[in-house]
Amino acid sequence: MRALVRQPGPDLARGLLTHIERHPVDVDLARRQWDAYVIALEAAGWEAIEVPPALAEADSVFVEDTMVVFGDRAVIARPGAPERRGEIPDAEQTIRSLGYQVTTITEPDTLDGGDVLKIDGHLYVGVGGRTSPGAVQQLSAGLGAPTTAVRVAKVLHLKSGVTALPDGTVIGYPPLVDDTSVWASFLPVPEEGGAHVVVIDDVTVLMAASAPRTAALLADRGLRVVTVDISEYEKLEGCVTCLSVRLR
Ligand code: CIR
Repeated sequence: MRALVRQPGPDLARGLLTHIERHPVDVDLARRQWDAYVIALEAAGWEAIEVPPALAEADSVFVEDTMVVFGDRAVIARPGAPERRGEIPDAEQTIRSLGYQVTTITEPDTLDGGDVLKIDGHLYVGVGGRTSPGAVQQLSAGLGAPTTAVRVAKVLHLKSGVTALPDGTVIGYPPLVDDTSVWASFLPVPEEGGAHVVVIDDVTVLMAASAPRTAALLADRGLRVVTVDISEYEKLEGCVTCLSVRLR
């Protein structure tokens, strides 16, 4: 189990915002939180592979947005925010160096990795924000996988609103989910931060410390829940998913 991660840069506090108000970011605390996030992944059995830091790019820590990996293929994103396109070259170089079969999203289409939710070999792709409808076809062709476009308006990315548990149940905080009926099996959670899980293995999820009631709910379902404090990234519309690219 391997995941790409990328250290935050010095301009992190100037990261982009779309759906929330700006609050001051403590960059030193953010660095410590990033260290703890990587340690949590490693403690759970994952190898963390670092993409070289992009010191001039405020949002580069959100490395998930730079690509989508599926099996032995990777599609390199073309970020919907032009400010983030400088993050791409070194991320692409890193995944190429690991031997993946790589294609890229080409203009005029745009895609952010945070808009892509993989469930059981199917890709759900949020469109309407950073990702364009044409990118959904490009992604499907590049990865050789079936895709379904899902409208996203209430939050930055599809996975800002919903993620999936190891058994494929989709979880989300209903006020921030555009259409819960898209999902055959949907479990509402009581906190915004509870909508985001990284599937560690069949019985374990990683989630933010900001959602203790959701953590209890998932533990009641029999899951092992690992929590990390990512408060400084939440201020920038980040969540546990966007801080890594799981290579699977
Ligand atoms: C942005 O607006 O692009 C960053 N401030 C946050 C990106 C978060 N990424 C994600 O949820 N996948």
